[in-house]
Amino acid sequence: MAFMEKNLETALVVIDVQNDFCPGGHLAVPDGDQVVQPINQLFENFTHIIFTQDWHPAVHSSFASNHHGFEPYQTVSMPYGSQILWPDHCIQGERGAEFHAQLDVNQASVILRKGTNKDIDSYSAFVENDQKTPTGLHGYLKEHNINQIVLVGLATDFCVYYSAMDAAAKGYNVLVLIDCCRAIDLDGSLQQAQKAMGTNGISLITANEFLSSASHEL
Ligand code: VGL
Ligand code: ZN
Repeated sequence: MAFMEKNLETALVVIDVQNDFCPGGHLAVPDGDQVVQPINQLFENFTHIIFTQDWHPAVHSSFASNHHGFEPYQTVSMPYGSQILWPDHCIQGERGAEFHAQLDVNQASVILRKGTNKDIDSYSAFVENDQKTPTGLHGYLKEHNINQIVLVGLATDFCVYYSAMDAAAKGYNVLVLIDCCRAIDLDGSLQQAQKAMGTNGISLITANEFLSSASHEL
């Protein structure tokens, strides 16, 4: 089956494969570290490789610790809408914010840091949670005539999901390699994300399906 469309320029976007999202981290995604080896094996197939890095100041407004009387995973109302409160994670310069030690970061052509503005969280690699502040990724991809993106990383139901949906809304052909992602799965968020991606034309496939399809098309 051909998942890759011909005549499309493709970029690999690796979302938030950082210590805090791996076992032992502050916002550990179950089996989050299991994505590292399969992602490393993808790099040789791409010229354009973008890594995102969740990169919060300690005073970030998405941290429950910065809201008196709130616990992680409760929801608060922000000027831009509702926001889940998280445990402190991916604090700028700390070990938890570093990429997983086995991830081949040397392969990155771009490292895009997000969530740096203390007042706005940023799940998506394209637009912050206010739905309007751009990260600059769309401009970068446009300048390189890229119109197809392959998404992998953490977490399937948050940063990967929001990135995929924004990319689809901007007109990219979007593929999510499901076995190169792991989910947080909060109150059914994974099922909801899978359904929404499916109905928005995003292909959810395995790395092998992608590679066997891509080998004669890339
Ligand atoms: C993420 C929650 C908070 C993610 C980042 O990478 O999916 N989730 N910050
Ligand atoms: Zn975050």
